[in-house]
Amino acid sequence: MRTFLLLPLLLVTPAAAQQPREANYDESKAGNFTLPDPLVFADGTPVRTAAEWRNKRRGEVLRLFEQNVYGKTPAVRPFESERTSIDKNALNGAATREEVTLWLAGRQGPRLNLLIYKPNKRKGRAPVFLGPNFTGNHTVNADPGIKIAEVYDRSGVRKPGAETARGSGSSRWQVEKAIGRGYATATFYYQDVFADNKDGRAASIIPYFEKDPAPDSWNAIGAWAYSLSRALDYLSKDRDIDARRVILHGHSRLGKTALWAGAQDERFAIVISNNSGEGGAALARRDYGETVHRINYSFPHWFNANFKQYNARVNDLPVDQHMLIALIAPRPVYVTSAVEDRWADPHGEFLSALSASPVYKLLGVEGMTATAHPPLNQPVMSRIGYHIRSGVHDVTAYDWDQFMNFADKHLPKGR
Ligand code: GTR
Repeated sequence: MRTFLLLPLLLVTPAAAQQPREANYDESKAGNFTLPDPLVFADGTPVRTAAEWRNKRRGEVLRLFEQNVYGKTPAVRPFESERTSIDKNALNGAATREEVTLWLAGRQGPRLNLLIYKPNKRKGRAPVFLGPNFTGNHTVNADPGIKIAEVYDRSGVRKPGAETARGSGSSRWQVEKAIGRGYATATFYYQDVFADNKDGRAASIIPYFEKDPAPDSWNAIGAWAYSLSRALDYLSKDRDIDARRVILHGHSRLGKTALWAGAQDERFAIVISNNSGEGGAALARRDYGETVHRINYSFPHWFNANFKQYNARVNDLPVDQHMLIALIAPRPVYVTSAVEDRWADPHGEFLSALSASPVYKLLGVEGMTATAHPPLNQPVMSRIGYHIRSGVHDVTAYDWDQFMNFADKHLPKGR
């Protein structure tokens, strides 16, 4: 994704935006910083009990992220949905495939097309992996029954994807594997609700909720996260799906989105952030790989306007990303890195997962059991889980094996 999406976006960035400097990859220069303490209120008093976290501090931290980073998500608008196809004999009889359209911004607004696979062999309701895809629903599996999605090409034109792209992203989805282990999967093309470019807002779902953006208004990541919660609303009404066992996952920018959606919406049972990097799991204060300045420069439409104030003074941010993970507590969360994905700052991703631990412990559950960065390909399966695998920025079969091992271990028992 990175190489082909980054270049055109850089070309359209206003000249006025100051060019960020080269990324640092020298660990000794990654910075000496003090993280804000999730267990200290904004007025400096300590958070002493689980009830104080639950009733007061959690809301305070959520507001700080809305205000300074992702923007405020508006109140939920009721939406219409319609199932457009069903095939009970998909994937050689292993699964039922359904396609559903959701109109989150009225019938005239953008359509979100949800693709669902349910295991035919199951006892009771199925747990489900829900995550948005980068390249269109027809790319997640070679199944010829999936409708070809409309996707954006490199010049930003939306048109039906290529027939030849069917299944081109299947290694990132592992649908058969998930079905084989008893999990349903659900996905949609993330750009259905907000085209991923600096002018994407106008035709997105956002103007339906608010006309003029305020400095703390939501933006693309906010809109993608909102859509995940609405997909969950839909799945919660589906009698084949166990709404108590929805695992939210996302890769890269969609990993950032999954963390933000999971932080806000406590119905998600587990949240998985795959290689989410800056603005996701990675600590903002660490100067390693992508920085706040760089991400705001390349992707001005992802975060709110206030976030840009921190381009040159990241230490003034009242939050850091460990607090985003802490908002998921006490629910299980799994963070992954890839060793060659230095842009995403693997060590910063680990430190952030580790630094969320005190909140989990205050709530009476296990946090991260590792105390130092674990070795390559040795997953830590504690309630805050983590792995660093060999290879590059991607979602692989190895990652999926760990996602499912983690879900098997931490999901509540089925009904
Ligand atoms: C990169 C961006 C990262 C990450 C990635 C992706 O260009 O700098 O923050 O989100 O894109 O989403 O693939």
